[in-house]
Amino acid sequence: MPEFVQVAREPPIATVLLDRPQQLNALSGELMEELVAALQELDRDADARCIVVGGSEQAFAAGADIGELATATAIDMYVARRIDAWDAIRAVRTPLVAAVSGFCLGGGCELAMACDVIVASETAVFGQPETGLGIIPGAGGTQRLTRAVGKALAMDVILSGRRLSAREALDAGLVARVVAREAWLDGAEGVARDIAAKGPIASQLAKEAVTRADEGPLSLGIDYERHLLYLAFASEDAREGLKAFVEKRPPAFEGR
Ligand code: CO8
Repeated sequence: MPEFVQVAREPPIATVLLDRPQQLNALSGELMEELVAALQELDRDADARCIVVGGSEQAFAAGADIGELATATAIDMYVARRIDAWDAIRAVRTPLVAAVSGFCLGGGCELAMACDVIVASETAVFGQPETGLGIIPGAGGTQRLTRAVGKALAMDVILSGRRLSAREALDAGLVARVVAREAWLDGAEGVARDIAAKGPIASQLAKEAVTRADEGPLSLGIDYERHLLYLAFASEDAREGLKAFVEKRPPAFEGR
């Protein structure tokens, strides 16, 4: 049984909640290992068509565990492959919805950005305070935040330690939706259910295609999208989804 994450399966979605409340869900090495193991297992589970990643109402996550970082040398970090966990999250095919409430700082903000859709409660606070600790965001923060909100605001947030409210994050394009404080988890699970109702293969391929748009040049992204569209067309889900529309009935997707 994992100690620092809670997994709930409610087909067709699953929810993984970080559970280190005394440390505001600071991302210790053990927590990250458990999170990755849970996501990888759910990624292989056909009944989990969309996964919600959340914390608590008080904190999504207040960053990497500063106590661990304080005693780690560069070579400790390299040998322990601490940051490799983040590659494993990036490799998850199932759409990930971040349910963000309260503090979403440093590695916490990077974790939210590693998800595909961020649903924030009105209490959410986003920031990358690493330079205040003498380090820099190291789990994709400098790259993903810049792509999400543009250079001007990313520089401000990363260099000055400015925190963004949920509304500011929504306006800037970091967050997809803002929900009421008490709906921080239900709101995200509702979005996850909407996603899970779609063709699961199509959702995974679309996630991959959008990720390409975020990561690379337009011409390569458009070529890549075309190949993924051909792949989607080869799925039984595509036959079913298209036929169901023509026959004026809801589709029954099998994830094949
Ligand atoms: N790490 C470890 N413990 C933490 C962390 C953290 N990031 N954040 C909070 N805690 C602990 C506190 O030490 C405190 O513990 P205790 O009760 O034992 O003293 C408890 O959580 C509650 O925190 P506070 O008393 O400070 O609560 P406040 O409400 O006063 O303040 C804040 C909340 C503003 C969130 C404050 O705790 C804070 O500033 N936390 C640190 C935020 C931060 O700087 N995050 C960035 C960390 S560095 C990082 O994420 C780098 C990522 C690089 C890639 C990862 C590679 C592995």
